[in-house]
Amino acid sequence: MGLPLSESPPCAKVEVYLVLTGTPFEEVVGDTRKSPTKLVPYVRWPNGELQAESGEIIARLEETIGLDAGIDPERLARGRELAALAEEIVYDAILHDRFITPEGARLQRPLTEALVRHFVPGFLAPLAAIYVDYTQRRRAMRTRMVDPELGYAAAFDVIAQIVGLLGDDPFLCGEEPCTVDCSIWPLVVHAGATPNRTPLRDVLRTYPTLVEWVVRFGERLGRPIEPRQFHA
Ligand SMILES: N[C@@H](CCC(=O)N[C@@H](CS)C(=O)NCC(=O)O)C(=O)O
Repeated sequence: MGLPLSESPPCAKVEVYLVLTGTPFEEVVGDTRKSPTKLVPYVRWPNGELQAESGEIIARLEETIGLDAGIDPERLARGRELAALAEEIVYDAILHDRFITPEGARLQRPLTEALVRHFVPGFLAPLAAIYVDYTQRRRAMRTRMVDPELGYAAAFDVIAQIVGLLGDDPFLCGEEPCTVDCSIWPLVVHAGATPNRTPLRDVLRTYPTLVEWVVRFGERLGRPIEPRQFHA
């Protein structure tokens, strides 16, 4: 939707980490059928090995890169806990807003069709898109978003906790960005910069420090997000 990052938050998490740490990589459209977990992202390491799970990919790179090395351990632990919550709760709200609400589904359909065209002949793309749409709707409804009121309330709570973690610091765990910023930023960007009006989008823009962090981290990455894209 015009954003300078993958349209999949978990893929964007790995992408952002690679960009931030200056790790060379080649980006390709991932075929979930070939992934070890049947999900994206997955990487092919230089030795040919395939590995999935964004957190595990980053953990392996962290063994040599050490982006988190200088971060206060307590704050890092809290940040990781919140990132895990956001990856479940905020992600489901994003899926709901993108695949289940009529306006989100209308905007998402051409993107899904364009994606599946990488893998199936053009005439099958509309059918394949209907299938993907079905799987994502089912996934969006796997837990809290069965009751959107409860699902949004849980997502708002996670967002408030993220704002608390940020405090008045430039990045989520202090003066410098760490893996927690890489995990949470794509979710907040996708939720806040979606063109359809959603409760989550409206809540995000009530937190000026969060919007400033989104812009600041985007600048640090060289993937700028305009405040107007964020509907702030
Ligand atoms: N825990 C996984 C989650 C990955 C994930 O949910 N990927 C989504 C893309 S946003 C996917 O591959 N969905 C395809 C499907 O549900 O079939 C990670 O962090 O890598």
